[in-house]
Amino acid sequence: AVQLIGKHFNCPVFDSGRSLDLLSMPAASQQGRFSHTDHGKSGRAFEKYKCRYLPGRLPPEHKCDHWAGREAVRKRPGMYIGSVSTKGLNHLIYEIVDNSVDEHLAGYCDTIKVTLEADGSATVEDNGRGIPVGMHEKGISAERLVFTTLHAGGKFDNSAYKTSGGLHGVGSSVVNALSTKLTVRVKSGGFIYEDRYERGIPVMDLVDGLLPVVGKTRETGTTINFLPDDTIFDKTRFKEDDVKSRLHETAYLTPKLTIIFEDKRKEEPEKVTYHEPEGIIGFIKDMNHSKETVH
Ligand code: TSJ
Repeated sequence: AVQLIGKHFNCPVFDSGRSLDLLSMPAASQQGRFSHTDHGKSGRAFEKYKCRYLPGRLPPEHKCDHWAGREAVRKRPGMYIGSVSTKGLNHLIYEIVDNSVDEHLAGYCDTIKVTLEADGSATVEDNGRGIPVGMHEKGISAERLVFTTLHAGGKFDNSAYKTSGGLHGVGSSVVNALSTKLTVRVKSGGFIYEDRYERGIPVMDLVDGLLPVVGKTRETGTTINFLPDDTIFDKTRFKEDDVKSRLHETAYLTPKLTIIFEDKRKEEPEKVTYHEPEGIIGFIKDMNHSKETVH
């Protein structure tokens, strides 16, 4: 069973009893829909019937940051990712990639790989230090806190925070809450660790509060795979051209970084590598070149 320490006891996100109960329910009833054969689109059924998860199980005074954060994001996704259109969908990828870019800016990662998988999910992999997997002072793996804690000062609910002052890295819990499945793989200290979530709820049993080891490696890095929730988004097909141009722009802004894009959804998988050692100078040059070809 999930190891519970301190304030996580009785928390529906971390308490094994409650979370397992919840997870054994059909996904639709978790969201308050009346039957899991009723596939209301884009979460409208969810909006209509509001949150009837765990009916009668959560005392009104129950306070759980993780649970409240997950509910807040799923209730008003637009507040966190801008919209539930294709634009918001693509934004999920950028939120995850930004974390790897931060790791690069910190000086520990030179390659990021973004893959649009055949099953509709997206994978982001970097060769940084790996998200810390050790025990956080709150009695839980640091990685779990990254993916379940809604960090304050979101971009879309407070324009005052829309600066370049390092607001990256706060979107991982948002992406998690809006994904039917999310898998985390961390390579560090000789081991490969894995964690899994479904709609933001952890589904892996921890071992003494820590992530299970699934293998050994001499490499380091972080890999995230996630499948956007089709009850939240209008459409769940990432737009490859938008993703590619955003990744290319990111490459111009980080001249020492290499970003590999791969689209495995096509019969003939597409692979593009973005590396722009000239930085924004190169951006302007390429802008002018593309202008010339137009005229
Ligand atoms: F946020 C995220 F979880 F979504 C995510 C984080 C996704 C991806 C693809 C990569 C990452 C990520 C995080 N890559 N690298 C890191 N690094 C850290 O979080 C890290 C590692 C070590 C230390 C340290 O002080 O030793 C500190 C940090 C923040």
